[in-house]
Amino acid sequence: MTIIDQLESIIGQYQAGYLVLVDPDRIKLKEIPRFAQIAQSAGVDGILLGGSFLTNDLSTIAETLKKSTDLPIILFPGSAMQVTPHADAILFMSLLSGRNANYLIGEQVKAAPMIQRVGLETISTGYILIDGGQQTAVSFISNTTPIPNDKAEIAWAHALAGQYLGMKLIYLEAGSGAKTPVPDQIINSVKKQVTVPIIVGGGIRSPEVARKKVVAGAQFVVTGNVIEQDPSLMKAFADAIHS
Ligand code: 1GP
Repeated sequence: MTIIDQLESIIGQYQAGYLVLVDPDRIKLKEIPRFAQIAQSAGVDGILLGGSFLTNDLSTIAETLKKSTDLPIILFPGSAMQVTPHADAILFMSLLSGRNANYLIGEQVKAAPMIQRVGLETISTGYILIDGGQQTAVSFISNTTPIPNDKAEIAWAHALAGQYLGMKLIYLEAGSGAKTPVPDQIINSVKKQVTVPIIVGGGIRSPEVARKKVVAGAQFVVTGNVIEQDPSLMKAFADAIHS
């Protein structure tokens, strides 16, 4: 079964799935087996690995994660430098909300030959940055301006364009550590316009808020920071998202 098939079957089973983001700069190699074990027993559906700016070696972390769990390891790359064979798939993203050609198509062209060589499954994903109330690493590094979080029609038009371009997922991102997550109203308006699954992440700090994102239309919810600080929260998030 491909990873995109697995993700779709999770939606079929629960309505919405739970993905945790591992930022290679914020996890220690020795902590990975325990983290992966907690994730697996908590009912997490998959692990995203990557970041907009990295100083650490992602490949070693991916390899250790892969050995530590049966959960799918899905690369969530900030650049072409974050391709490694030690994963099950890669979100092959284009930063649709920006007008920086490098993140729309440049990094993708650099990454494509390596992805082909290592045989990674690619999942074409339209990545849309929504203002989360503060400057985020992804906005700074990509040199792109997020969509204002009260402009639902701009958000859904980008998502629809992504779907028309053939993207299999739409990722609504407020940015890691965002003050405010993607508003329910934005998720809801995107959901009304597109048929492909919607992933929502950035600034989600409680299972209650995660549940609200599902009710608004998210088919996957991602948390990073909050579970880095306390991995035991993964169970409560998984339960809230799956319920
Ligand atoms: C993944 O960037 C998010 O889309 C993760 O954000 O670290 O704020 O949970 P947090």
